[in-house]
Amino acid sequence: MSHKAGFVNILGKPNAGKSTLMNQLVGEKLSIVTPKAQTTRHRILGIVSEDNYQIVYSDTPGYLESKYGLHRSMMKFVESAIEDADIILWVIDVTDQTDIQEYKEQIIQAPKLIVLLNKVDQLRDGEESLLITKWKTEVPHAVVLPISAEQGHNIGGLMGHILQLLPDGPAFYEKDELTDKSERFLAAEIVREKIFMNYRQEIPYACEVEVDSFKDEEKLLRINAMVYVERASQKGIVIGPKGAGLKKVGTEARKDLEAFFGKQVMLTLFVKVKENWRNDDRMLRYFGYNH
Ligand SMILES: Nc1nc2c(ncn2[C@@H]2O[C@H](COP(=O)(O)OP(=O)(O)O)[C@@H](O)[C@H]2O)c(=O)[nH]1
Ligand SMILES: [Mg+2]
Repeated sequence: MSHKAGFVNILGKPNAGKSTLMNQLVGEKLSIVTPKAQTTRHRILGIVSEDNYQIVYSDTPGYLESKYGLHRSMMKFVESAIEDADIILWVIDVTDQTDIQEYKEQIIQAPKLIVLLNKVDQLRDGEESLLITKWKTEVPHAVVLPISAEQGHNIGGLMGHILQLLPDGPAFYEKDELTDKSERFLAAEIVREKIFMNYRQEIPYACEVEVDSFKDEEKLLRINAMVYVERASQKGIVIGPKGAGLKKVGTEARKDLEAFFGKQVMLTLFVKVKENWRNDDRMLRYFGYNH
């Protein structure tokens, strides 16, 4: 029996729906999703294996200006994902009218390219076919597909195209592996998602989450996580009046952790100030942005 395997890398602007799409394709919520740009900070693999194929998806951060050391590291994740792709899924948000498509020149040179017109659930009648024609003219060698990552529209069709384009070769990972990321990383990301949902302006961007201990006991997962902020004033905001802010984040995160790990979770959160961590090479390495 022949076997296919390859890297299918998901690229696109911030907020295009890349993480939503990867979660749909993998069938698990590996990558956090929020309405805010720059939610995803790492390159996260999602692996789908069957007897005769293995698809290794990569979710990536959207394009950013290099204001912080953190951002430069995030862009290296994007650049590596352009270089090592067997197939590129280029996610275009059809509701985003701004035409700046960073990395466009590199992306459209990819020999195996699928342009995904995402969020077609937001279009009016007739708009979809116009957009398909526009993109087919612009990138004639690419497959152009309208999808709704959120509603799962046309995800089956996309899978068919991916399998057709996937090269022959042996599996890269064990067939039962789901991601390259640890349970600790995924738990920290779930907490970070709740921070993105609950705080405004600069706070989500100034926060990083690190799981300090992850104990899998017989009936309970006991998780302690540290929320790092950049300034003492941010610590106060995250904790909130009488601890209400942190408590809300903790409760929401615990529910998602229990659903993800299929087990009762005891989550304890702490907050600590690490001055200027987004520009501190040593802290960035500590948080796994090690380029
Ligand atoms: N209406 C609609 N919204 C979507 C769709 N896909 C993603 N979104 C929303 O777009 C926002 C950004 O999604 P996310 O996956 O985090 O984008 P990323 O930054 O590219 O990873 C979230 O609020 C999603 O719920 C879609 O197909 N339709
Ligand atoms: Mg994302």
